[in-house]
Formats: sequence, C-alpha cells, structure tokens
Amino acid sequence: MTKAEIASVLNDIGTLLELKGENPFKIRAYQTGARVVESLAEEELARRCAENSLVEVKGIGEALAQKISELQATGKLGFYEKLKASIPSGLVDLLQVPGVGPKKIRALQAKLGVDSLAKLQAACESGAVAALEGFGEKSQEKILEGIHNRERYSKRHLWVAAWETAEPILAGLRALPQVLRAEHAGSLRRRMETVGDLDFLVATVDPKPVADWFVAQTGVQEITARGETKASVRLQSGIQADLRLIPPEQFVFAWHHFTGSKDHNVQMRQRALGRGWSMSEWGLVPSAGEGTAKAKAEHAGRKTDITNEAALFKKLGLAFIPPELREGLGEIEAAETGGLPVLIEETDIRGAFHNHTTASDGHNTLEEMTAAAQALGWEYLGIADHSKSSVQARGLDEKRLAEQIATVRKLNASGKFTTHVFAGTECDILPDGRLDFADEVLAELDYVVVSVHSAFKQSRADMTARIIRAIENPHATMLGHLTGRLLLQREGYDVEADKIIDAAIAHRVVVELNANPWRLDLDWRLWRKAAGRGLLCAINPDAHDTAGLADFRHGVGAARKGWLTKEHVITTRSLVSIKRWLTDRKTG
Ligand code: DGT
Ligand code: CA
Ligand code: CA
Ligand code: ZN
Repeated sequence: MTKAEIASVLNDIGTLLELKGENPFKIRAYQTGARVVESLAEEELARRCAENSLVEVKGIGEALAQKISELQATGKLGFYEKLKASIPSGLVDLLQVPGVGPKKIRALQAKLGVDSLAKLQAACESGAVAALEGFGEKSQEKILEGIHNRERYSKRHLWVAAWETAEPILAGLRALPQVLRAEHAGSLRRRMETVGDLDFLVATVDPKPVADWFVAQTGVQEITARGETKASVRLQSGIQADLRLIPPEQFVFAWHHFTGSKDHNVQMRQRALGRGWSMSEWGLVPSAGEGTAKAKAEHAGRKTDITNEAALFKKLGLAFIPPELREGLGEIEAAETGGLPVLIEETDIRGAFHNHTTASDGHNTLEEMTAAAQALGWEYLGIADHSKSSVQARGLDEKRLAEQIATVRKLNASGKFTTHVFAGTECDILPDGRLDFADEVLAELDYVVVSVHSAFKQSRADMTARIIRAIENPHATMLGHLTGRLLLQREGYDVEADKIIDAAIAHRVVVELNANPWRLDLDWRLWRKAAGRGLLCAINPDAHDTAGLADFRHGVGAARKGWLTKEHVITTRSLVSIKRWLTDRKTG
C-alpha cells in the first residue's frame, strides 16, 4: 500500500473507534499516526517497515508500527476488517451526511434508535432530531438537506472519474475488428464537470459482436438493455454506460446528436428546419413535401457528402462548434457570425500560481514540485502554501514564510532548474475580511492568493463583503476558489459572485479557475460574461503533490467550456511578461 492509502485506513480506524465510543487517546493515536505516515517519504516508510524501525518515528507506538507494517506489506489489516464488521453498515453510511460526525451518530443511535439513513431522514421529518439536546431546528434542517444532496450527488460522477472509466472501454471498442470508428459522446465529450452516464458510439456494419463484447467486458455488473443497435450496462463503479451501434454513413449525425446537449440539439433542429431540412440522429432529410417519414425511408442508408461534423455544421451555414460549447448558450449564433472564440489549449499554459509544498499540507518538497513543473515544460511555478490561520493545514507563520521566501530566492539563483519559482502565499481571508498577514509581510512576496478557508456559514451579504474587503487589499493578487464548492460533496458558500467579480475587475485582482477536478471553481458558467467584462483568469491546479500539477488540464477544459481564449488567462503568458505584470501591479 502507498502511504496515502495507509493514512486513509488509519483515519478510518480513528473514525470507527469514535463511532464505537472508544477511549479518546486511542482514537487520537490513529489520527496522529495517519498524519505522521503522510509526512514520511514513500521510500523512508518502506525502509522503516522493512527494518522494523517505525517505532523510532515520533508519534508511532509499538502497536501502530506493527499495523502500519502489516498494511504496507500485505495491503490488509485484520484488526481493521474486524472493526468494520463489528459496526452496522447503516451506521457507517451516516458518516456521509455533512455535519454528522461520530459523536452525533452515537447520540442519534442511543436516543432515537437511528442506525440508517432512512431512519435518520424519518427522525428529521418527524422533528425528533430538533428536539434532541445538542441538535435543534437548524441542525435538523441541515441534516435533511445533506441527505437530499447525497441522493442527488450519488446519481452523477466526477468528470475525471467518468473519463478514467471510459478510456479503457473506448480503447477496447477500437481494438475490435468490426469497429470502423468508436467515439465518446454526451456530457463526457462536452466536458461537463459531472457526468450522468457514459455514451459510446460505434460505426459498424456488424453490430452484434460489438454489443456482445460490450456487455461481457470485465467491470460490467448488470446488463440493463440489449437490442440490435443499442446496449446499456451498469459498471461496478456504479456508472451506467450506453453503447449505440451506427451504420457508418449515419455516424456523424448520430455522433452530433448524442453529444448533445439537448438544448443545442433543439436549436440546431430549428435552424435546419428553417433551411428546409429535417435533422435527426439518422441524418439530414428534406423537410418539405410529403412528410419526413417518407423522406427518411428514402434517404436511409444512402451515401452522404457529410462525413465529419465540420461538414455538418457547414451545411447549416455554421463554423465548427467545439463540443465544450454545445450547451445552447449562444454558440450557434456565434458560429453563424464568425464570433466563436479561439479556445485556450493545454499547450498554451506556461505556469501556475496556486501550489503547495511540504511546508504546509503538500506532499512534495519545493524542489520536487519545481522539477515536476520543469518536466511539464513550465516557465514558472508559483508556490502558495497556507498561512498561519489554516492550522489544520500546517499554515506558515511569518518566520517560516520568511525562510521559505529566502529558500525560493536561493533556488532561483542556483540555476538548478529552468523553471522560475515565484514566492507567494495562499493567505487566509479572515472572517472579517482582513488578511492573515500584515501588509509589510505580504510586501515581501511576489504575489498573494487570498482564499476563504473558515467560517463558511456566513450570510450571503457578510461573505460577499468579506471577500470584497480582501480583494481591496492592495497586496491581493489573486482570489482562490471563489465559492469553495466541492463537486458532489459540498455546495459553495453563499456569495454574490457578480459583485465579487466587479470588485476583482476594479482592483485588477485575478480570479483563479481552480483546476482541481473536485473544485473547478469559479464555475465555467460564469466565466464568459466575467471575462467579457475584463476579468483575468489564472488556471491554478492547487497541487498538493507533483502529480497534482497535471490537474491544470481540467482547468483548461473548464476554461474552454467557459469560452475563454488564451488572452483571458494570465498563466499562458511568458515569464518575462508575468514578471512585468507582477511588478507593474505592485508599483502601480
Ligand atoms: P448526462 O448523461 O446526464 O451527464 O448528460 P448527457 O448530455 O450525456 O445526456 P444523455 O446521456 O441523456 O444523452 C446524450 C445526448 O443525447 C444528449 O446530450 C442529447 C441527446 N439526447 C438525449 N435525449 C434527447 C432528447 O430527448 N432530445 C434531444 N434533442 N436530444 C436528446
Ligand atoms: Ca450521458
Ligand atoms: Ca446516455
Ligand atoms: Zn486553498
């Protein structure tokens, strides 16, 4: 097991022990153990397990050392399995409701007999939870909302998870001899931040063996539909996948149709009708005369001059519309008048500003992160570790920050890497809108990302005023994850994004597009208008390890969906230009 996996098991054990009401010292020992394991280098962990020298590490006792070694060597732990088996699974499910921790679960079980989500929901609906000591109306409402969100969330999947499931299936389809062409469609192709189900399209004249393969592939849990031209399965990961088998000459029409979105399709059909065509997944047929059914029959199977999507759009007087833009949000009008943006590409990115190191809650050192940035071909890497108020993330105080700045300057001077490192901070926005560091401390940095990490429950007006106050600080360069949302886990805090965007434009503060696939914050839906008004974007991976830097790609996907061009995104600028911009901002 990797150290991250071991740490996660130790944390789980802590939570389960808490659920059982075990001794707090014992619980804390596992939580501490998890943190210690996280902080070790992967090699050191392996070596100490092999040498039996884990006990020498501060925070790891005899019993814990033995368990860590067992996990490291075998990937299993008997103690953990027994512990899990000793607790009803319904009780463990309750942990997924936001705001419901082990302590509350114990109270709910003891006083109301709640041991499942269904019982918790019923207890909330009857008002019994509100009447419990330590709960109240507000908390009951929040729990109910959490249960409802959980149902809503569980129906969708994070884009990256869907992509990782879909890629090998697509490769498998493409390897079949009967498959002339295989493609993704649906929300995955449109790069929605979450995906309901996977849609695969195959061009073939021999559909049966392809469908046979699809429903028999490893990972299929259940076949939900099986026909001549269509098959649907539920995969073990819980995601559903549709396969559609299309005659080659209709492939382009089907691909366009099943890419969607529905709104885009409706508008395309209207446009086609206005030009005398009836458009469907089968093709384009003349809409005038005897009726479409007859025309359809005549045209079915007939060769067409439309063999790619660009030709299909052209037939309707449109420029090619990239899939990310097909949401029925004005892309057709833009495609008619030459107004489509030249969307930003992954290769345009030259650096990023919001990244962490082992100095705070990152898992790789400054040098490791810089080497990884260099491997990506980046001209610069911004390091923005947490500030002192983010205690749980081991935020830096003034002294450690000063040391880090000196280390960064030295690293740049050493010429060890071609990638330049900018010294920054991810400075907490305190509940009243002040920043976590004094002005003279912030002045020493190359740039400052300001983010909210506390007091999420403030009112809309308070949260908006708080963030605007932070933006007004002359040292603020960039605003981190504007809403704080975690997709499928937590709604963003309640803010007036428009007002914040206005303030950012007025104060020349960049707003980040946080590229962590759980965040993608600020949302793509808000970028087009904001950028049109002059807001600058920074695509920031918010990397906590070297692999996390590659998340910038998710940011580029979201930026494309938000109609952003290279010019809207400062992290496409060269090092020279960024340096000039930062200096200019500080002095002007
Ligand atoms: P999802 O799966 O919920 O993330 O979203 P999609 O967009 O992948 O939706 P899905 O899988 O139900 O259908 C794939 C595409 O097929 C959809 O984007 C557009 C097209 N489509 C499906 N149903 C309809 C419909 O009733 N009318 C029109 N015009 N298009 C449809
Ligand atoms: Ca879909
Ligand atoms: Ca579907
Ligand atoms: Zn952050």
